[in-house]
Amino acid sequence: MKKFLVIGVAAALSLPAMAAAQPGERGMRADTNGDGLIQMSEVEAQAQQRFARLDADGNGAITQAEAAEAREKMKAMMAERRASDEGKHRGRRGMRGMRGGEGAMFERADTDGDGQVTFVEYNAPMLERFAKHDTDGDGAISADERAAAREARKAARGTRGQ
Ligand SMILES: [Ca+2]
Ligand SMILES: [Ca+2]
Ligand SMILES: [Ca+2]
Repeated sequence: MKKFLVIGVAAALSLPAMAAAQPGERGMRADTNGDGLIQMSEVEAQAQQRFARLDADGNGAITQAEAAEAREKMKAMMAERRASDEGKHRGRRGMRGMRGGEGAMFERADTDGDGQVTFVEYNAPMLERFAKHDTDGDGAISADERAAAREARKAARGTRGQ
């Protein structure tokens, strides 16, 4: 269980483009009121928290410097995790994902290209992901919808990994 919490923190420091590149439970573990459904408001609240962590000076936009700083922090965390046995497997996969996405990650999130990522830009991929999970479009992701997404992901991973 602890392992998953650590992964959650690392994912929290990543930019949305990266999160979108590897859609997963992490971003969707947002059922804060415990009703078994993940509401848009829950997802957004968590995104806001993550955004605030990235936005070091709190001016409502993530600059490239702030993103770089977050990346450094994440790298340190990855290294730490690699040092521990149980983090080995996932940690390596995380690094591989990062190598491909560095720099491009920020640019992809910065959709209007002004060199800063606002919350709207940050949140856009999450909304997209939410819509994708919420297959019946009722504004909440149920356990069934989550399971379906998990299955789809498993299938995708199976073909990719061979
Ligand atoms: Ca800022
Ligand atoms: Ca921007
Ligand atoms: Ca739904």
